[in-house]
Amino acid sequence: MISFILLCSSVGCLENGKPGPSENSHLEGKHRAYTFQDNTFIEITPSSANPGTPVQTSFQDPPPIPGDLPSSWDMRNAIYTDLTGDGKPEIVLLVWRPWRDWPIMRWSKTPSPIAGFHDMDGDSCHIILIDPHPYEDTGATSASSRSYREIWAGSALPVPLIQIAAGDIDGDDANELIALEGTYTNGRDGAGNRMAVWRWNGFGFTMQWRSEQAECTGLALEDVNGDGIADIITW
Ligand SMILES: [Ca+2]
Ligand SMILES: [Ca+2]
Ligand SMILES: [Ca+2]
Repeated sequence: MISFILLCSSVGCLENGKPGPSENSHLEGKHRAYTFQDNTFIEITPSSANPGTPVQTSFQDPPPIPGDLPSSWDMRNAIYTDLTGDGKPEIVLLVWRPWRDWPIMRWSKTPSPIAGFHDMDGDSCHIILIDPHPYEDTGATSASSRSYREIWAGSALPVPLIQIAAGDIDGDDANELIALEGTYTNGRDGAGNRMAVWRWNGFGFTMQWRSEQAECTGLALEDVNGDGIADIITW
C-alpha cells in the first residue's frame, strides 16, 4: 500500500501522489533505482521497456497546513501520510529552524553532543509530525481556528535532509520514511549524497537502510519492476 501526498516542497507543490510535476516517469535521464528484495535494497536498472509508474496514494484531500507554524521554520517538505502505523495520517514536516540545544544541557559542564548539528546560518534540520486536525479536539468548528500541535518532534539531525518521501517500499502495509541526506556544510539547497530509509518504532524513527554515497538532487517513489510496490528512484 502506498500512501503519500506531497503537499509542498522545494522541488514542487501539490504532487498528489505523483512524484513529480509531470506525468512522466523520473526514469528519464540520469537516475538510480532501488528495490527491496531478500531483506535488503538492491539497485536495479530499469529499461525503456519497463518504465517506472507513479505510485497510487491512499490518503486524499490533505488538510491545510496550520497557519501558525513559527515564522523561523523553513518548511522544506510536508507529507500527509500515516507513518506511525495507527491508521490515521499525520502531517510529516521536514523543517530547518534555528538550532537549540537540549534543555538538559544547561546543567551540563560537558559540550553538547548536538553542538555541531547546524548550518552556517545556525539552522538545524528536523523531522516533525503534527496533528492534521488539531481543531477537532478544541471544540472549534472550522479550520480557520487551526493551530498547529506537534505529535512528535525530533531533535537536530546529525545528518541533515534535503528531501523526504513516504510510502510502503517493502510491501508490509506499513509506510517508511525515505530521506535524501545532505550535509550542513552544503546546506539545505545543496545536493544530497545518500538515501536513507527510516521506520517508526513507537517513540521515534529507526534507520533501516542507508545507500552508498552517490550524489543526487532528488528522489521519488515509483514502481520500477512492476510488482505493485514502490521502489526508490534518485536523480
Ligand atoms: Ca498515524
Ligand atoms: Ca513498509
Ligand atoms: Ca516495485
